[in-house]
Amino acid sequence: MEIKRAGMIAIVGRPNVGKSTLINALAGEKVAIVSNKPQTTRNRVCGIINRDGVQYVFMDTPGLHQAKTQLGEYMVKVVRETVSDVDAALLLVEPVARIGKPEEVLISRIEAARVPAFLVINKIDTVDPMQLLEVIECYRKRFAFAGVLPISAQNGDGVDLILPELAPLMPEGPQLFEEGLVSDQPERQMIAEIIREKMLMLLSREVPHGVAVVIERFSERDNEIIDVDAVIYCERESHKGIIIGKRGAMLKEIGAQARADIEAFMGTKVYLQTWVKVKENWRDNLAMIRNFSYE
Ligand SMILES: Nc1nc2c(ncn2[C@@H]2O[C@H](COP(=O)(O)OP(=O)(O)OP(=O)(O)O)[C@@H](O)[C@H]2O)c(=O)[nH]1
Ligand SMILES: [Mg+2]
Repeated sequence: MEIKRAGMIAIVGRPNVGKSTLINALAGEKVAIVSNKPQTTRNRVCGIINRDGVQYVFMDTPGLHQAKTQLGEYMVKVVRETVSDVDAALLLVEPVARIGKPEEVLISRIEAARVPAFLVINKIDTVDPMQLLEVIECYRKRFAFAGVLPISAQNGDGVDLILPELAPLMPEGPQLFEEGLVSDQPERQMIAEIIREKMLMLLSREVPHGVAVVIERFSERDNEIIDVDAVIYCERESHKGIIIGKRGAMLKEIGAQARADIEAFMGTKVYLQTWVKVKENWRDNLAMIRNFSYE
């Protein structure tokens, strides 16, 4: 099918509001990792959808928060740059009738960049529909949104209505990405992210936030097995102990769960080896941040 129009759409919002869950629901497969902990996403990740002659390139972004580290500053910068660089924005909010600090900052950015924006109220599965009216009223008073879309990214309710709303805003022009591509994220990065996702799931709050994963080897053996060597960097010796666990039990569990997902993602068998190393305070070390490909 010939693509006649193509555009980019930023998905922005506070941490944990469901931005990555939404981009996965839109793309129809997993392009971004999801967890119940805030500040899961660190980089801009795109999900590409071709529908009825239009190419939609969605940008998942880190949750906007008060940065406390250099890594946090980087994440906030990613959000700012993404908003000023797109044809439309989706401001994802919790179903709460109060505009918080992150929403206020994001609305100001959207205004400054003059991007058409939709208010997307997520997690409607958790509230009484009557409550939504108050949420809509509250946000409508603050900004002239191009439209309001109540959804549940988790169970898919309302997600189908997003593309038709965006279609008229997509500029005429050729496709931005080749057909068949679902994300611009390199395989290595997705594999590193899957390992980080398992740590966010299995470890308590502060440990996984100080973790970075680097894929040091990624090689195919006779087209049948992929060998992956991953190094997990953490911030403290004590964290290393927690990640490895009693007699290596935790690291084994992280590896087993990650391997299952990586095999599903790659469609082949995977042999995964992991190491844990300490890099003290890397989140405040710009050279290290770049090294871990947050740049
Ligand atoms: N009940 C409910 N939970 C949801 C919905 N969408 C996402 N969640 C949950 O909210 C949590 C956060 O989801 P993410 O998609 O990781 O949120 P995010 O906005 O990408 O978070 P950051 O990357 O940290 O900014 C996860 O536990 C999701 O399962 C929804 O529609 N309903
Ligand atoms: Mg996310």
